[in-house]
Amino acid sequence: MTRRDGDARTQTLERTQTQRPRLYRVMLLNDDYTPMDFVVMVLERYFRKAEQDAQLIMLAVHHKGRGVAGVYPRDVAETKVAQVTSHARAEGYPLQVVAEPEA
Ligand code: NFA
Repeated sequence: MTRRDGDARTQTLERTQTQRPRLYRVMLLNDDYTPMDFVVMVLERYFRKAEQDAQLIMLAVHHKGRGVAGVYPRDVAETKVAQVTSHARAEGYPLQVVAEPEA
């Protein structure tokens, strides 16, 4: 513990390691109407997946109901949710995208 100023009520604890930011999973949820090709395109464009990975993730969501598109710090995750939701609505698709904290 080191006092860095003259304020007797304030203490600064020094730590050697920086805290890593909490990470959020961006999840895609299945629905009956969004075309498979659109979901694959989303995974490639917004989540930088290779086409084969994008196909596998899309099919996993289609069969299991939900799946992880990517894992990011909160601001990045929330931006991707907003961008993908906006793109899907502009095309008239109901695709649901949500961010949830890891662990
Ligand atoms: N279930 C959709 C269909 O059969 C495809 C889909 C996959 C939608 C993954 C949303 C997420 N057209």
